[in-house]
Amino acid sequence: MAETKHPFIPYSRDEYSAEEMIERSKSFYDWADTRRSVRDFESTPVPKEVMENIIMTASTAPSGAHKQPWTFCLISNADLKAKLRALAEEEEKKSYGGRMSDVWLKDLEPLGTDWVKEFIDIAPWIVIVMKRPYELNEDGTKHQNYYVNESVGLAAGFLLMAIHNAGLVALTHTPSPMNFIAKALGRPENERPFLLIPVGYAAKNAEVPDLARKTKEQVIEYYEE
Ligand code: IYR
Repeated sequence: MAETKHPFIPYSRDEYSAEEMIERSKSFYDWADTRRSVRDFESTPVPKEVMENIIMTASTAPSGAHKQPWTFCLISNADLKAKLRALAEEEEKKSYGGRMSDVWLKDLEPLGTDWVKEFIDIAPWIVIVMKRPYELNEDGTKHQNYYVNESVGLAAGFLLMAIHNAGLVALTHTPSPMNFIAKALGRPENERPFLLIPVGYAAKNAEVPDLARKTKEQVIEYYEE
């Protein structure tokens, strides 16, 4: 390896036999396959420590040049949630009322979405995932980050799995345009909203669309010996 100025430390981890790997990967897949996006939440509180652990799991994601170009705004304040809901619905009303194409609206029909976003009020926590295209140096100059969408997308994926692991549910919501969020939260100029994710317990009467996931044949292209 090329000589490096940075210290490296040994890394090792548990390894498994082929049989164990097959068993572990299959049971993890079966468990992951039980995750669903849920729109109906209980308002029951979830301990802050759970949310902190979930967010710190997200923050273990790999990132371009290890810049970790993310911030997670963790919101339980009822007034702020009400404000975010009102602002999101204002935009969504425009989107569903003509800003989205007919084809797009037709594609959304099976999901049963509309402009009403009561989950923003009801869910005990709203996580706003912010991306940071650049860092601000103390002298006000900018230091760019790399592969920001890829990095923050990976962190959001880790976040969703950590939520699933805690027995909670979430929805990846993308109100559009999202600039109102940064303004409402008073975020610095180097942060942009990436996703709005309500987190909580699934409502007792929660329902999800009866969707099928793509099969192995549909998602894997093999290039083997
Ligand atoms: N942002 C809107 C519309 C929407 C778009 C897609 I693509 C979805 O998968 C779901 C919804 C909304 O949140 O309702």
